[in-house]
This record gives sequence, C-alpha cells and structure tokens, in this order.
Amino acid sequence: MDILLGLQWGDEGKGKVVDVLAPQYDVVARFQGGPNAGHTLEFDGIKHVLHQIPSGIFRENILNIIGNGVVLDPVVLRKEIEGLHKFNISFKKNLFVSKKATIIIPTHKLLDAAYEKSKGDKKIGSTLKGIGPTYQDKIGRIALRVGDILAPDFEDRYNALVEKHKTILSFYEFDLVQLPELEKTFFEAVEFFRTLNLVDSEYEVNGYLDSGKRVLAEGAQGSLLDIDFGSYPFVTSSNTMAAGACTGLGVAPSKIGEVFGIFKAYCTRVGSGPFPTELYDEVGEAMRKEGNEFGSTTGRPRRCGWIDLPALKYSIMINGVTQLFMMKADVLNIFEEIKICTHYELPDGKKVDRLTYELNTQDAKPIYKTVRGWHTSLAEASDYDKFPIELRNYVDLLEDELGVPIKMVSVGPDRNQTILR
Ligand code: 2SA
Ligand code: MG
Repeated sequence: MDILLGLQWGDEGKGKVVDVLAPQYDVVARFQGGPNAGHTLEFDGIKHVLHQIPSGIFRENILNIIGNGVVLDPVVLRKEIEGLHKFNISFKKNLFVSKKATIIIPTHKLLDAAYEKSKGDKKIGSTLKGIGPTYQDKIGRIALRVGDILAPDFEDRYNALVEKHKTILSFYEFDLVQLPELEKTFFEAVEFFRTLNLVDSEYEVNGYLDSGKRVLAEGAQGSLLDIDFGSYPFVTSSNTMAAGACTGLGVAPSKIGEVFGIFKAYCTRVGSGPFPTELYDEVGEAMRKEGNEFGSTTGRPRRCGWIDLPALKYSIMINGVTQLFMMKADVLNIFEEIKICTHYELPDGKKVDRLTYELNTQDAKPIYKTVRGWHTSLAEASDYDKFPIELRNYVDLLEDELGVPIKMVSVGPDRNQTILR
C-alpha cells in the first residue's frame, strides 16, 4: 500500500494528485478525518470538491473505501453522493464504508460550536463539522459506529448519547432550537446510509493487497495538523501522518511501500495557530488572490506565507516520505523574488531549525534565503525542460535541502498541468 499525504497544514493539492495517480491503483482509501476535508479535483473544465468520498470516485475501475479511522457524517455523505449524480457513478459497485468508522451525530456539531465559543479568542478555528467531539467520544468509548445503524436498538443508543451531550451543552448554555430539524435530516440520511456497502474494510483492504492489487491511502488535512505532532492544540483530532493509515485502515506497517508527500510551493493555513512564515502584507494578499486560497469546505480565507523548510523536513521525517510532489508553482509566477525559510530565530537570538515542543509557544521569526523568481507564465511549461531556469533552480534547491526527490511539479489546476520529472 502506498500513502499520499499533505506535509503542511492541509490544502496542499492532495485531491489533484490522487486524481492523477489513480489510474495506477485499484483501490483508493481514506483513513482519517471526515467532512472537515475538502479535496478539489479539476478536469474537463469542471471543478469538484470531495469531503468524505475518496478521490478515486471519478474513475470507473477504482474501488473507494472509507476506512475505520474516519469520522463520517451521514448527512454530508448523502449530499455528496447526490451531488455526483450527473457522473453516473455506481456507488453500489465503487464505494465501501467501514462498519468500524465512527458516526458524527448532530449534537457533535453543536458541541464543536459550544467548545469553540467557550474558547473565545483562543479558538482552534475548527471547521465546525463535529470532528473533535466525535473523536473524543470514540476515544471515550461511547461513540456510535457505522455498523450500529444496522442494529435494532440504534435509535435507543443514539438517544442515550444525545442525553449525555445535552448535559454538556446545557453547561455551556447552548441553545438547542436547531436540534429537532437536524435530527430529522440525520435520520433520513441514516436510512439512505443503510443502502450503501457497509463492510469490515480491514478484510477488504488486506484481501486486495494479498491478491496483488494496488491500494492508495489518501490522507486528509496535513502533517502539521496531526494530533500528536502538529501545533497542539491548534490541530485536528486525528493522526494525519503515515502511521495513521495503518491504524485507520488496519494495514500493517510492513505493507507500506511509497509515501508521497504533497506540499505547496509556498504555505497556507486556515484556522488558528502558529505560522512562522505568515505574510500579513500585500505579498500575502497577492498569494491568496493568485492561489484562490479560500477554504474549500468553509470558504474561509486561508493565511498565506513563504515556504518553510524546517516544517517540511519535520513532516518528511515523521512520515518517512519517499517522493515529493510540489503543487501550485504557478502561483509564484507573480513574484520577482521568492523567499525560502531555512531557520527560525527565537526571542533570545538563537537560530534553530527544529519544531520542538517549545517552538509552539515561542515567537519564531523566520530566517530567509531569497532567490530570483521566474516571473513569467508557466502556461507553456508542458515538460520539465521547458521550465524557466529560476523555477528549475528553486526545485533543485528544495530537493537538496529536503533530501528527497521531487517527482512532480504542478503548474496549474488541470489534470494535464502536472509535470513529471
Ligand atoms: P477540525 O474541524 O476540528 O478538524 O479543525 C481543526 C483544525 O484543523 C484545520 N482543518 C483544515 N485545514 C485545512 N484544510 C481543511 N479542509 C478544508 C479545506 C477547510 C476549510 O480543504 O479548505 O474549508 O476551511 C481542514 N480541515 C480542518 C482547521 O482549520 C483547524 O485549524
Ligand atoms: Mg482542502
């Protein structure tokens, strides 16, 4: 099994890469996260955003699996499936959901909102999709799982969990007026959910691997949002790193082959938390505009900044990345000069390049190396030899620093603007 994941704070362009690599695979599987993800695919001039369904869904011969590590919102899933109607996708044939995945219920979303509100200006900037509270219940061993919807006492178990949630919500003096309407939609979606393929996906995935089929595990969010290694507490509630693919699908570490690390030629972050290379000026504004950097799930403007090598090296280390893919190089077309953060300077003047525990709470000032930009359109850059020399230098410099080959450079949103090296 190969793993594809984001090395920054999400939105690196994972959906696009899965779409490009998909023909080499028989199965694409999601292993963590849920409707907080927004994976954008663009082909034939149309743009699609997937939230919970794996990005292999547009290819007829690929099986798509939602693994046990995912937290799944039946309402969002139903909407997503209905939204794909015009593509004539056979969900009966091409989509499988783990019975051991955890279900997001309406009160999880209300709890997400209540927790965020109570944090005031220390809020995480969650997507409010109920991710944190659902994983909390999973770890707390009281959650509902996908397989539970088939049990005759599902509604009783649902009600028991809601009662617990209501106690917490009343502590936060949270208004429950929306709940009856949300529950109505939820139960309609559960009804629909029962008609899908609900399976023990660990047997499916291992069975495919044993019979020589190729499986791609598709990560969501990014390594710097990992619950253990991200900028805690400003993280998501799952293991977004390569190891998460093993627990989130039930695949042994010995079965992992390539680990594809996706990164943007610059950085973005949506939500709160440290971001050393963040640009607060017109340069950051230009990046946001040029890169259309707005959350694909929430529409929130993304914070933008220069590429951060200490952060990338850290992600490469914890994931064991074997190949790098650089995305959105064309967004940097507009700059005469490009900056690359090589180290951070701490308030005591110390120069560091490690993402230590302390770094999270310290004001780390980026130290930059400045290089010349290519400052030209990449519309004609149809193969690597046609890349402007400054772009080739940029790729070489990053590759040297990161110590892993950059195998693909993306120069535009379409499937065919992905240049292999
Ligand atoms: P949550 O909702 O509990 O997972 O939020 C916790 C933090 O994780 C961040 N997060 C994300 N960051 C980037 N992209 C994500 N997906 C969407 C997208 C986000 C959107 O593709 O654009 O549309 O806003 C994603 N999902 C979670 C989140 O911002 C919090 O910092
Ligand atoms: Mg995204």
